[in-house]
Amino acid sequence: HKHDGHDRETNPNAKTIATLQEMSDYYTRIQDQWRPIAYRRAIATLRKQDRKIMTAEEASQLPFVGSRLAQKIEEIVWTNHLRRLDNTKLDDSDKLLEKFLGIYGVGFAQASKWINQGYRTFEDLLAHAQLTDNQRIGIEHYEDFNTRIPRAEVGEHGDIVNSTAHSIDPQLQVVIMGSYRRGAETCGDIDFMITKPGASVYELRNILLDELIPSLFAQDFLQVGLAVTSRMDGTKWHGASRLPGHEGAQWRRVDFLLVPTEEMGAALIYFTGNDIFNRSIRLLASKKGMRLNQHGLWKDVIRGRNRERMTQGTLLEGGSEKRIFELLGVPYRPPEHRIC
Ligand code: DCP
Ligand code: MG
Ligand code: MN
Repeated sequence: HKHDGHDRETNPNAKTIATLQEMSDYYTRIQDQWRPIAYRRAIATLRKQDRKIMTAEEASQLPFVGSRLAQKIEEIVWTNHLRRLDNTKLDDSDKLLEKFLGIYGVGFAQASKWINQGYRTFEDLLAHAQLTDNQRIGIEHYEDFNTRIPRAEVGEHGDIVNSTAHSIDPQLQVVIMGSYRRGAETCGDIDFMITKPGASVYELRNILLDELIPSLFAQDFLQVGLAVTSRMDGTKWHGASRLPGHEGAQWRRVDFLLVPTEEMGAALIYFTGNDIFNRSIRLLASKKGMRLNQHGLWKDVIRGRNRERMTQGTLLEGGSEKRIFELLGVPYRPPEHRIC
């Protein structure tokens, strides 16, 4: 009678077949065009064998089994394992982690949780995961938010925010910060600093939330608000904008940071970055017994046993960027040179 080659339990090559199938699934996932076909054919051949294929030489005599596949079959039989598969699992989940981390607002904990829950694609997530509104927007606009913005377009977004701000209150000042201020040719997002001489953060917050943002929505410039954070690093509004009148124009990530005049120097340093430069200049301050944050440069900061801060200290300077460099005893560095 005919041997039942399809019985996974009793097939003498069951382990080999299962391992090759995993390799094949990997190639399917990474959208390799040919290898899944080659694997499928080799697996079909193995299923038809009624003895265990032990060596590469034996394997390569079978139809549809090339020499590389034959080597793999031998490795699986003799080591009960395929090393190449470990690597694919590694690059696979690394790449997936990186991809999920690229979603706006998604951190390491959320990304790994999704991977552990078995989600592998954006389609999976959109169809089956419990997503917040922002996560859904982050996925739907993944390409947009991960595409760098040409400098000239950042300038156009700036013009719109500027003229809108001026029509609300001629004293409002809008400065584009981040990579744009450092002179970058392309920017990851658009960072706006908003100030007004003499205005407190509360006053600025009211202008932003009650007037500027609604007006920018009304012009079909802002598309969505994503988050308002009000923390140590000041009040920041996150959202997305698009140049009006360009159907299909990409959504761009925008940040608004509200800064009272007396903190402008420190905020300029913080929001110009880059982040590595910030870390190094803060370290320098701390080595000199001072402390630099986005609100100012401080002295006489009292620290506890584990160097944890006990007091805020005394403000040395907040308003002038140049003066902060002076007090730190380092030559002023223009924004274009603040790339570490
Ligand atoms: N910043 C920081 N530390 C962080 C994030 C930001 O010090 N973890 C500061 C320095 C950044 C500035 O805020 O330059 C703006 O943050 P962005 O994330 O927008 O970074 P960039 O504008 O520098 O670069 P990109 O072009 O990618 O937006
Ligand atoms: Mg930026
Ligand atoms: Mn930003």
